[in-house]
Amino acid sequence: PAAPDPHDFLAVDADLSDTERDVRDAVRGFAERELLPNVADWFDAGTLPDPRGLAKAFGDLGVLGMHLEGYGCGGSSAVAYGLACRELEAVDSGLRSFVSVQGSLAMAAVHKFGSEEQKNEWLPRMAAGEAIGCFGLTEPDSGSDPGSMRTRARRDGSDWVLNGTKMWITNGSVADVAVVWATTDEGVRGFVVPTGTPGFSANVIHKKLSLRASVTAELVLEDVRLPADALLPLSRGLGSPLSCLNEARYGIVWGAAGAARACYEAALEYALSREQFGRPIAGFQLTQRKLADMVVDVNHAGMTALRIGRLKDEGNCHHNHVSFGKFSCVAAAQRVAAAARSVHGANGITLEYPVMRHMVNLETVATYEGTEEIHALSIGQAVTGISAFR
Ligand code: TGC
Ligand code: FAD
Repeated sequence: PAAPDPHDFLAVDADLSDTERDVRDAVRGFAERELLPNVADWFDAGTLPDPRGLAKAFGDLGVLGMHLEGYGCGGSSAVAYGLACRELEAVDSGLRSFVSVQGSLAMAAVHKFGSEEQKNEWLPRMAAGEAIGCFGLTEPDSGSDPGSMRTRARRDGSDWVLNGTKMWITNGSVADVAVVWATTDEGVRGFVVPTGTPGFSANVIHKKLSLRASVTAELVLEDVRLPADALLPLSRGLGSPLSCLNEARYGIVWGAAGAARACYEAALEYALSREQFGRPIAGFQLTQRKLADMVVDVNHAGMTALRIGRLKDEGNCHHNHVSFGKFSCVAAAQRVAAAARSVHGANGITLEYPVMRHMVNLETVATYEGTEEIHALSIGQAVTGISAFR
């Protein structure tokens, strides 16, 4: 048998189909050409300089809502979509986030719970990157416990009137449309809110130390009056937004594997070329231990992502499978990024190398879409049958 390839130690690539490999290579090529040369500057500037251009480029690439069927969406397999997320997050978590929020949250909400008119109005433009969406669930006092949200939608004749504040909303200030979750007399419902509606405003959140190549905003809704058809008619209860989160969390499972891979690759290359005490630092036992831990984490994460993707394509993926992946792959990526940063010595603290950028991004990735603790409790509940959330 052939010796293991350091870049694909467990030969997981062999389990991909030709179509899946084509998607991976197309997204990797785009990412290396269009994103990687710029991302450190975007991160340094603390913003995305041209979100509309980026949305259009992602639309042309076909990654926006790529796993959704119809309405101009790609209809790809879950594994193909996961591979796209992996390649994007190998560049930067903020770029995968852009695609997740558009395709797995905003578009998925309209696709799952929208009327035919809403789907026809929004999905083709969003798939093409001509309209940007955001997804407002979290509030200043309601993060891990979204059931405690205060944003309220009340009926006034046939209209709806929304009041409340959403916090930490990715793409909130650059979006054309916000999917906003609010309590009503009938429980939690979703609303499609064009961001030009009077009473809607978005305030950019500055001074982030993580996910800097991403726009994050507060949404303020003050007597936002919407017609009856702004309601997502099939949305019912907290389970509706949570089912969208499953889609985005699934992308994060793969994305985290990509960030881990990028950090490991950078550390391996650096360790082989950097010399101290007259030899490459890769030759020291302590460095080899770090590299061994990293390659194990990277391969575990990659296999976990692929297994969950296969379950999803078979129709057998429970939301606790996704929690398992989000919990384990993000933690693995955090370990790899921290070790890779140390292998880079002083260079590791700069934006000349990707490792610390990934390391601080992963603080966000471990927080959003359900914190590490929330997913630990989901797994704990799955194995014990006992809920420890409250
Ligand atoms: P609980 O009573 O357990 O559940 C309410 C209803 O929802 C069902 N359910 C789910 N359905 C689908 N998918 C899931 N993952 C589900 N989890 C629960 C559940 O069966 C129940 O249905 P029913 O019919 O019985 O009513 O609700 P709870 O209030 O106890 O909360 C459960 C908990 C803590 C797991 C949940 O609230 C949670 O996941 N909290 C974390 C919040 C979170 O992840 N927020 C993310 C905001 S969006 C974001 O971060 C975007 S980041 C940008 C990017 O993705 O890049
Ligand atoms: P809290 O819920 O206050 O948690 C604080 C700490 O308490 C955490 O360690 C948590 O794990 C712990 N904790 C809470 N409950 C329990 C418990 N029962 N048991 C044990 N520990 C517990 N939200 C959106 O809706 N849309 C977006 O687009 C979006 N984008 C984001 C982008 C960024 C950059 C960031 C940082 C966040 C984003 N979020 C978004 C919000 C994100 O989903 C929340 O930050 C996350 O759900 C956690 O909520 P919180 O920050 O209020 O923390």
